[in-house]
Amino acid sequence: MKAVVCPYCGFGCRLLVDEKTMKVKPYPGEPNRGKLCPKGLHSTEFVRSGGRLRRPLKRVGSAMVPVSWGVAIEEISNKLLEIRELYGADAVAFLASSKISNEENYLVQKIARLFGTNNIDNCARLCHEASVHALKLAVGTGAQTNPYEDLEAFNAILIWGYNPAETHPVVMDYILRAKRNGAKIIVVDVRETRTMAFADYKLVIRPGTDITLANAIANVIIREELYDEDFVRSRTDGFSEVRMGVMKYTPEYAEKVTGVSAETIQEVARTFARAGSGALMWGMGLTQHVSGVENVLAVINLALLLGYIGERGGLYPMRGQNNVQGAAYMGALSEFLPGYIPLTDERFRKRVASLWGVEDLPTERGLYLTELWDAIERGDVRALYIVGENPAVSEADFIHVRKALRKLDLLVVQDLFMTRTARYAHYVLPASAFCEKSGSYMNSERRIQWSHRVCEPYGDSKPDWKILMMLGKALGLPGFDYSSIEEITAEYFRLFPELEERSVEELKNSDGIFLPRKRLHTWEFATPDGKARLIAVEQIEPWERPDKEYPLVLTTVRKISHYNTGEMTLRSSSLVRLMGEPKALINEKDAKKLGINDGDWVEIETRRGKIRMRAKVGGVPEGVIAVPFHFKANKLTSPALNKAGTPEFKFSACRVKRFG
Ligand SMILES: Nc1nc2c(c(=O)[nH]1)N[C@H]1C(S)=C(S)[C@@H](COP(=O)(O)OP(=O)(O)OC[C@H]3O[C@@H](n4cnc5c(=O)[nH]c(N)nc54)[C@H](O)[C@@H]3O)O[C@H]1N2
Ligand SMILES: Nc1nc2c(c(=O)[nH]1)N[C@H]1C(S)=C(S)[C@@H](COP(=O)(O)OP(=O)(O)OC[C@H]3O[C@@H](n4cnc5c(=O)[nH]c(N)nc54)[C@H](O)[C@@H]3O)O[C@H]1N2
Ligand code: SF4
Ligand SMILES: [Mo]
Repeated sequence: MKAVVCPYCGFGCRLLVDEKTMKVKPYPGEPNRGKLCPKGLHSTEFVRSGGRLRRPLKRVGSAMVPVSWGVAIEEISNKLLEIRELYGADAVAFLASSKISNEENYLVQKIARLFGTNNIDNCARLCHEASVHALKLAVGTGAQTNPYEDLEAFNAILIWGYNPAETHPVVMDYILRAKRNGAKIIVVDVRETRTMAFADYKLVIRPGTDITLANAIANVIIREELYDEDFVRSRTDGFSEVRMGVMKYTPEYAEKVTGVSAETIQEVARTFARAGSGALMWGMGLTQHVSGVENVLAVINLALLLGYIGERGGLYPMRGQNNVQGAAYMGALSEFLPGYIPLTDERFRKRVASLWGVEDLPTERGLYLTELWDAIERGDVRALYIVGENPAVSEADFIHVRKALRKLDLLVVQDLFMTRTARYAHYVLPASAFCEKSGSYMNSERRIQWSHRVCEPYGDSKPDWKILMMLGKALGLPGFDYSSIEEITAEYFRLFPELEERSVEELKNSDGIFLPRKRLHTWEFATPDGKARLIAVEQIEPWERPDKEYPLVLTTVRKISHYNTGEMTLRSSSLVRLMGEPKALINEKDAKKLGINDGDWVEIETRRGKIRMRAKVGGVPEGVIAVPFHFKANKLTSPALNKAGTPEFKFSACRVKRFG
């Protein structure tokens, strides 16, 4: 049995995989403590499923024909160099992957930056980047502050726009242990979620009204003097602005905007404040709005007012993909160097450059993943190298994205499968799957864990790091002569002072290493003066309002046995058996008005396009339609971006009719 990191969600369970049978058992130690959800349990199925890419492919006319690795890498690098020669390095963009290891993400951004561009990004942009921006502003670092184990000790857990019962099932074990220890569980969502089944308070709000609700809770906390005066005085700035700012957000006013009663708002504020310690956990319900950054700031204010930091509380932006946290720490983002260090930090930038054997690195922020499509249309970006992402399905308004993909002079897709995105590629490179390679991954609590290789690569596929090494060398970049994955691990360790004394051996033989440490901000925040910032925010309207033509609000959500764009889960026969058919949730009153019965086929249409699926009546407030995002919802979604570059996946104006 070998210990392997689960290839799905950012909770970061480890699996024990049998080398002969490929059967999976849960790892008994941290963080999953002998638990797994069905996705982890059946995760080796897609590895041996049909549909794995066996050999590099090259487009010839409308056909994809096999080529050797040597030819593929040489032709790709020649084309990249030619485009750089003609249009400059910024005409090329790279997408790293939240599915590949730290080492592999480190190499993708190393290639991009040595090639001469900061056009390097990953799906964190579609996900928690608003949390990163808000956390940087408020507390100085961009990640989860406390380990999962702390959850069990807190007296209250406020879960906001986040549905872990379906999206991080194993963290529910921690939440339920906290509940058994007496913690009060409060859930805020726009529908009755599975997570709400375990809640003491269930707040169903109108989509996009989160700032009003958070400000109203702050209003009660301040007016009734429930905040931690010592903490606010000694460890934060900005209290008087927030006090002024939330004055007009009375519970009565908030009731009208959010639909949650004034009494409930008061009770929740008092319960959370009087608990004495508490965690704040949030997800895509907050970040995927044009007000994403401000939404997160508004809820962080609650934790800061109450001093719920360090031993007394924690901020938990629960990360999505198994290595999205690692991708960010490795610098696979267009605005940050490794460790979330800004590109403008000259000392650090030059240190990275000298480690890589060059004088300096590009300093201009690169394009966000979500800005690429317009840039391609304008002709500013001519080549795109994608590792393990599927934007033709996962991006908002994908008709526009697919049009842009068709326009590229060069599209390379490195994946396990012939994905929807790969169909547009000039070259498709077969990558080895998670258990066919070794490497390190970082989970949501910032725990770096080693994943051991279990079996041989499938067909002629290669681990991403080997492909990237070949590419780096072919592009003539310095420092791509690694003889093992461990050499790359050791190289990234050198970028972090906290890892300098740690060894790869220690990582391999332990339950992981926290970067930079287990708990953040216990004594001091990471801001220049060590204080946290309370930042006053006003309610921000969604980009697209419902109107006569499109009177309903569309939001998109996740289901437990489906995963993102489905490339992996749909190739797992056990999961396919567990999956129900994805259905659109519609309120009883709306259904009645539109003559829709449970199980009917409906057509959902926005200004971008229309899709058909079956309806399920109930579970959402009047005026709201909730559609599983997997597969086709992005034909409909709004491409409006927030300050961190994330689309408003959670709010579009739509209309619905019965079909057939
Ligand atoms: N089974 C499964 N697990 C997954 C994934 C998967 O696809 N399938 N994907 C992984 C990834 S990449 C991520 S990022 C995480 C995401 O994990 P979550 O954040 O839990 O995922 P979502 O279901 O997208 O959104 C969370 C909730 O936001 C609510 N919501 C929608 N609009 C609003 C709003 O305006 N306000 C509020 N307060 N709530 C709103 C939705 O009803 C939903 O219940 O899950 C990870 N885990
Ligand atoms: N409407 C709507 N849209 C959304 C969201 C939403 O809530 N609503 N959520 C957004 C969020 S939070 C996210 S994170 C994105 C996810 O968007 P994507 O990252 O594009 O989606 P995935 O399906 O996770 O794609 C991962 C790809 O990596 C490949 N892969 C897996 N392992 C490896 C490997 O080892 N090597 C390589 N090279 N490839 C590998 C898989 O085959 C798959 O094609 O979707 C976003 N889109
Ligand atoms: S909870 Fe997440 S990490 Fe754990 S087994 Fe399920 S998908 Fe994998
Ligand atoms: Mo995500």
